[in-house]
Amino acid sequence: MSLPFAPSLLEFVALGRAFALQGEVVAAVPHGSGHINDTFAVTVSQAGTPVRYVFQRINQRIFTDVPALMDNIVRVTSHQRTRLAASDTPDASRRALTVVPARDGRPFVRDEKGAWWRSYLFIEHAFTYDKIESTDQARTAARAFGDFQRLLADLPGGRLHETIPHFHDTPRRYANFEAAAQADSAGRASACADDLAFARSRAPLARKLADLLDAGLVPERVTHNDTKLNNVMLDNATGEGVCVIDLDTVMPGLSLYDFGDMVRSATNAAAEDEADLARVFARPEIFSALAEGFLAGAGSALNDVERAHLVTAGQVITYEIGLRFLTDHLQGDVYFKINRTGHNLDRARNQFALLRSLDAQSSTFEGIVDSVCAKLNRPVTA
Ligand code: ADP
Ligand code: GN1
Ligand code: MG
Repeated sequence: MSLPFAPSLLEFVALGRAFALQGEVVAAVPHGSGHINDTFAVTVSQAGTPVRYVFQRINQRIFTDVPALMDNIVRVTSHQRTRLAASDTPDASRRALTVVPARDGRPFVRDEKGAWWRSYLFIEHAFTYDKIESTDQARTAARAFGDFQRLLADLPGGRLHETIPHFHDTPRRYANFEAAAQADSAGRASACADDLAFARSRAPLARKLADLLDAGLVPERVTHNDTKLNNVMLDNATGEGVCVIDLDTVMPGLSLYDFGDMVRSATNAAAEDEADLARVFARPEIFSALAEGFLAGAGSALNDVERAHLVTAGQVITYEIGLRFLTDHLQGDVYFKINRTGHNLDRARNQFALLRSLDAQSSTFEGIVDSVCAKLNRPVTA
């Protein structure tokens, strides 16, 4: 999908009036590099002082039940706030997203075109990184996701809504890929025959986490499910993982999905859409830092089987997202935002190259898990 048009300033002014914020919208610019929603940094003049908010147009083709989605987000962020207050953590409004309600009290606004909007306080003095540059960044970001998962273990109020059912059902993602290849609706399959062949050659990988779940060896938890490293904000001054964002997919899932997606998004020495595959490589030192950070945050809650499948998780989720990019390419780019023709194919090839690199280093990475667990005094047993 290519970017839909940005609203005019007048439309942002009207939206600003619909949200319960004080002051007038004076500027709005597109912000960030997410693949799903349309995000804007909106400046509001509060008695002459510029204050920024995030306005997000929610992708309603993907999120078909916005009230349910926002109900999840309000529950999760309220729980975070309660916990931050209980531990007297300073700077709490930068450590959890704050939903700005509409004037009618609902956590979203529907504009006259039927689009769904939400607003958050803008987290200032922090940044998201599309490509992780250092082990410190990887460790602190993974720690933030680990802490987030641990904190959600006692979320009150029952099961969260499944905002995207079967989100990390890798066997189903594989079946969707096969169906797209057979249908070949955009006429692109023959030009990427080698990529289809690679995807098919790795089909058994799709079952690896699903089998653990089916066998009852790993529990369902409340997980983030989109732990791409640009979904955590790092403090500009200290580098600390200050706030986990992009809560659209927080729902029941496996801990291993979250660790796997960190491995996929952070170990890559190249950007997710780098077309020069010689630059795509899974960095062991980043993997080590991720394992340290995540186990320090969520580790005490994980069971032995989860700890023993951290390397597998990276392979499975890298494969899964590669399949999703390839499927979207075959279907004519209907899901992920693209900036150029062939963008999703470049992304798929990149993920498959990363998978090859993860495969080639799997015993090194298993050794890293062993030593991180030994350092943290946590057992690893298969
Ligand atoms: P998408 O689902 O499209 O990925 P995100 O919720 O991740 O949307 O937002 C896209 C980007 O906008 C993020 O990567 C981050 O850089 C920025 N962003 C999102 N929420 C905030 C916030 N509350 N404060 C500051 N920046 C934000
Ligand atoms: C999307 O929303 P964003 O850009 O953080 C996608 C993830 C993919 C990721 C690949 C809801 O994440 O599942 O892993 O792109 N989110 C959704 O970069 O599909
Ligand atoms: Mg995002």
